[in-house]
Amino acid sequence: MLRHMLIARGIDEEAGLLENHGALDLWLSCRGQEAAQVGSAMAIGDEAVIFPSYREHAVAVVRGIDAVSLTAQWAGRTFCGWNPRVHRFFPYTLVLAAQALHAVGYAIGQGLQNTAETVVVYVGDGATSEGDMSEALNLAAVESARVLFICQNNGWAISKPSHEQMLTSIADRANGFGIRSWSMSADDPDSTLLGCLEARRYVETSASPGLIELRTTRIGGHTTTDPHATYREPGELAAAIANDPVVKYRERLVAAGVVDDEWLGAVDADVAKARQELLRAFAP
Ligand SMILES: Cc1ncc(C[n+]2csc(CCOP(=O)(O)OP(=O)(O)O)c2C)c(N)n1
Ligand SMILES: [Mg+2]
Repeated sequence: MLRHMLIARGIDEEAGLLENHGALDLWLSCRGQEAAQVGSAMAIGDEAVIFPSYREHAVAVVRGIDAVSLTAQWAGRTFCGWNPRVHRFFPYTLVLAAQALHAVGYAIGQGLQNTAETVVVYVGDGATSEGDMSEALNLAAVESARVLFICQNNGWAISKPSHEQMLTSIADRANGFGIRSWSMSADDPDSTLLGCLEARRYVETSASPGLIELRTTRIGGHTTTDPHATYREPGELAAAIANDPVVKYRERLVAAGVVDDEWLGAVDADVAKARQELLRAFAP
């Protein structure tokens, strides 16, 4: 998991720099959300079909999508740089929560064909305010669709804080539709993996939908064009940086003797290679 997190971090940083140089049109950073994304992606495994939002770069890394394929759409070269069938990872969706309906429709279709495929959909906290999300939750509940909704609550919908978006939690709202839910802090990939594993097992054994809210942190701006320091409290931003899940996990595994300099050096070389590939493909 640390390897996936470090590779995602490297791709994310390089893509942000490329956007600053005008080589990409836009970039939406996943900085700070790597533990939520890698922990959940490892829990749902290789077989589940994933309907992502637009910020799930670390999930894409877990699914074996390379740096250039992941970034090509943001350079305007393609609508989707990877083969969704091969990676079982559908194209990014920028229309908020539309992918929730795609996922439920897909799961209902799969159910009719009697396959045991589990469908996973990633949404943000802001996206849960969309009508599509309510329709998707209700339809999934009444049709017993095998969909695991993973909501990354990163505290913000652009500049709107989560606590101003809703009076109840996302997890509570899912219960209102008759869907079992969980809510957990997702700054650590190990506990995130265990929490998501429980949610996945519930969906698979009960053949009904579930929703897990992963409370995470957006360290960067909403996009590369978002001056987020203008609306975030300096203390909140400083705490987010100090709580960086990639740095924390790396330190923890080093201290526990799980990884050593040799292992980290090999991963750093892979990160450098991915960054070089991005530069070769997109640098102006
Ligand atoms: C249907 C729709 N309405 C509005 C937007 C504009 N928009 C893009 S991202 C965003 C905020 C989304 O926040 P959240 O769901 O929490 O995801 P995050 O960006 O934090 O990962 C908004 C309002 C959009 N893309 N689609
Ligand atoms: Mg958000």
